[in-house]
Amino acid sequence: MASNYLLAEICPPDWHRYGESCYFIITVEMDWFEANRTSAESRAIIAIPNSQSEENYIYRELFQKNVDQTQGAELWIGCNDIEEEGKWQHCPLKGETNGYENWVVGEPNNHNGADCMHIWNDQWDDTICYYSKYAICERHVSTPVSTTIAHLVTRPLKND
Ligand SMILES: [Ca+2]
Ligand SMILES: [Ca+2]
Repeated sequence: MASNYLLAEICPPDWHRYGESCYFIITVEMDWFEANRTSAESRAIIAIPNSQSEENYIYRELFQKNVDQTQGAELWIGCNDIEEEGKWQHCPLKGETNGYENWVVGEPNNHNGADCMHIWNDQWDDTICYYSKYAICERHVSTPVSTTIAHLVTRPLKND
């Protein structure tokens, strides 16, 4: 493939590599939408675990060891059913190829209109998107260098 940009085969400073992904820990709590926007500004998404091993890395290795060791510590995940109730987007759900699912028994329950997913106690739950929680950004290791933003920059919402 002809390319006019270089591919980064390593993760930028302050990012952590696992498999084919780079991860960045957002060390302040924010609502799901702001975490989503913050990730997007680094050409990333809110991290989504596609396997138990990746989930263990994201939640235990990166989040709990570096940010919050308390039991039941809560971490945003990129899955959501904001657009259509019950239709979870960007989740590696069972029934799909290479599906993976790790809901708490009885979840998701859409309690009070819960549309965003978080991990607590090593399992998934749907909760209110406007709550403040930590998040981790994820992007593929070969994200083009030319568009790399090595450090997260928070910008105000554009109203256009
Ligand atoms: Ca919901
Ligand atoms: Ca729930």
